[in-house]
Amino acid sequence: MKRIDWNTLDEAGRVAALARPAQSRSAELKAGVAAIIDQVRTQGDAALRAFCARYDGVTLDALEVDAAEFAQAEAVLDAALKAAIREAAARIEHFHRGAAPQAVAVETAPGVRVERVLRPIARVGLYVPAGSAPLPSTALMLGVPARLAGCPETVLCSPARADGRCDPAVLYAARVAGVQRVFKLGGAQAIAAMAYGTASVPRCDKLFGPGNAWVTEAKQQVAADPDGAAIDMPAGPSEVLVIADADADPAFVAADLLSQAEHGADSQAILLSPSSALIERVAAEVARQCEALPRRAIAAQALAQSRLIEVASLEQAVMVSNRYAPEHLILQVAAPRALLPQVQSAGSVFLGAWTPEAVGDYCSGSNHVLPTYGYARSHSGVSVASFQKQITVQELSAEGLRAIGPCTATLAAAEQLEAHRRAVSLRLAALEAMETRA
Ligand code: HSO
Ligand code: ZN
Repeated sequence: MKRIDWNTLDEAGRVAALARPAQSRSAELKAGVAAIIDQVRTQGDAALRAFCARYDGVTLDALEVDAAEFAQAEAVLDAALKAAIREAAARIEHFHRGAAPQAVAVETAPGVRVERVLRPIARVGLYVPAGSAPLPSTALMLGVPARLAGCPETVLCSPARADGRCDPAVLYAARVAGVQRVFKLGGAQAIAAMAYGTASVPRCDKLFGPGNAWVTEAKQQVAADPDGAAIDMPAGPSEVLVIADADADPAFVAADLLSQAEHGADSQAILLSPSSALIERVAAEVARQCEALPRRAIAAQALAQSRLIEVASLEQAVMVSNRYAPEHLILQVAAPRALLPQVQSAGSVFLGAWTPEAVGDYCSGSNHVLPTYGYARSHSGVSVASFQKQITVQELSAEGLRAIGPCTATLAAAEQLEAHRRAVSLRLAALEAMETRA
């Protein structure tokens, strides 16, 4: 990992120190994805079968997972894993239910009632990658909030393995989360199928979930098309930023950095500390622990673009973190709560020595589908609200219109929108006439 002293850097050096690995949106990738989307739109299921054969190496009759495959998945899975999936789902549900938006009603003036009601997005499409490691936890993170939001139709796509089946843990998690239909589709073709629909795959209004460069590019293309589908958020490779003080346990810090690095060669892990001694010890621990990991080759590539940055103070560390806007922020310091009020941009925050990022990835209850690549400056992670529309409603009594009609008329006149003004003034006149008659 590269060692840097923040306070010796000029502005260009600071920009470089916090630079993310370049994201390829090459012309080739864009054109390749556009061609896949086009084929799915014009040839539907036939195109999907051809892509399954080409990219996943399987010939599929039915694209949809049937009852027998769900049953088999449940039968082959280890009982402890099934129990862990159910336990995680229950805590994810507990938190997401508590954090869900509520309907509200406010009387903004006498006789003027303004409300917000919530409605689920009718059809949502979830994507669960299964590249180097299938992620059943992602099926929970997407499926549980979709169910809590009340989405009537939830579809999930995940690529088939070489034997033509979906990963059994993904299928089990999908069922536990309440997902109704699962299709054996991966990559840009899965995104295209859910955005536009085919004979087998229903057309979805909004698509969710992480994926590789092809999936991400496909999500961006369908989101840019008014006939396509909305998406949860722009996504990039996973990342963590750890702020640690001199007394932090270097083994804990190293383990957290590595748990992010093992996700992919393009993942990024950053350590900020005012203690150069701690930085030294973490560097040694990272090297030692990495050796023992099954995914050490992947982690080592990620570490090559990761940084150990010395800062002047914990306050400066938080300023640097806000500038980077990490997907995950770990505060391994003696008094993490004292730093929290200064945290402005982060997807999810982990406080103290006993809160590894891994618990949020799986089962503390928070969501792990989070904004990456600096999008935490303006975006939030997936939640129940991501699966809902908020509709405002207003109702005025005669008294209400008398109260706020003049304000409306004045503003309408200022904007020279005479029909707007009259919509109010003719009603006020009608009210006056009714009163004189009475
Ligand atoms: N850290 C990943 C989520 C994940 N980790 C899934 C393990 N499984 C992105 O937030
Ligand atoms: Zn993770």
